[in-house]
Amino acid sequence: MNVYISDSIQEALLAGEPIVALETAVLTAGLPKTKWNTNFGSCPSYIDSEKPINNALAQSMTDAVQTNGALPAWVAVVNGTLRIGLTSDEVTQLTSNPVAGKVSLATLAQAMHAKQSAGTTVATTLLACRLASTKNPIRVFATGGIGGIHQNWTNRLDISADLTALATTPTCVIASGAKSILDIPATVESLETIGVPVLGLGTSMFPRFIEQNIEDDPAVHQVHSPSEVAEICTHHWQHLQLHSGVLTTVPVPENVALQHGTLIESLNQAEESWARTKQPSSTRTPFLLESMAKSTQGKSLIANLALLCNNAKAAAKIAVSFASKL
Ligand code: PSU
Ligand code: MN
Repeated sequence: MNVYISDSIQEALLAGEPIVALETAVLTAGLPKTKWNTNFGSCPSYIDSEKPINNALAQSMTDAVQTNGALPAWVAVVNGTLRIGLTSDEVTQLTSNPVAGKVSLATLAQAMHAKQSAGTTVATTLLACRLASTKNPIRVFATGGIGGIHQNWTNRLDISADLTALATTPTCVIASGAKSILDIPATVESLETIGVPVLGLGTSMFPRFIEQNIEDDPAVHQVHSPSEVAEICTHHWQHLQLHSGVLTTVPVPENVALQHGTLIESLNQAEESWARTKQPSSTRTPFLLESMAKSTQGKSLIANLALLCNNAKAAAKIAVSFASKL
């Protein structure tokens, strides 16, 4: 089987019940696969310190979606099958697989062919939302940050397929902006070019992922409730018959947001230490994340985990509101 949709997701799709898609690249390539380390300060209450951090976070996001009335649909490639709706055992297997990396649109077919297991990026998870049902795709998807246009794009063009997928998939993505290493103004401009509405739930500025906003950050259209998001989505997809995504940005919870500038300093330090280790490039992301978590005394990691859970919660509320309007 090449694409598998779990029974519970198929039933919920048929019944028009609220579903929230969840990506797994953040679990396989974006978070530590180790247990909580005392160098990170005290472990947040919603993270099980007995489990690897990526697995504990998955459990918390699952709980956040369920307690807010929606069904979580974890998406991943498992032994070459694109699976929509993983069980908690399947999530655990994926998070503990040391060789599972991430697949995007350009690498999905080859990963299937090689019967690999991997986490799905925003782009691949959006594809799964569309494949789940041609008439009635999964309409809501929560993540941390989308990919976009990398810095220095005038010299070396590096644009994430997440933008391509957002341009072609009628799903609302809930994220705290884009990965912080990107050219954010260019990424926001490109969202306009591809016709993706960018909303701010409780914010008028495009969030800076784990950091607080600063005055000249790009503007977004502020909305005040999940039902307002659902109403705008209805105009976009049903009344206007547009087929692109909607990006709903949600700022990182204020109590854990990092001050502007903290991240770049810590990232530069981490990059320098990584260069000295002379390890293969596959170790770079986990190394950078871990050393940034240590140099910020856990603050970068705590903010990342908090925004992921917060976005899962907001997404569930949006999914419930959207389902009630069908
Ligand atoms: N944001 C992060 N860390 C990540 C990602 C986003 O802070 O690891 C992942 C998401 O899965 C996103 C992907 O879809 O990176 C984009 O990768 P690329 O730039 O290779 O398309
Ligand atoms: Mn890229």
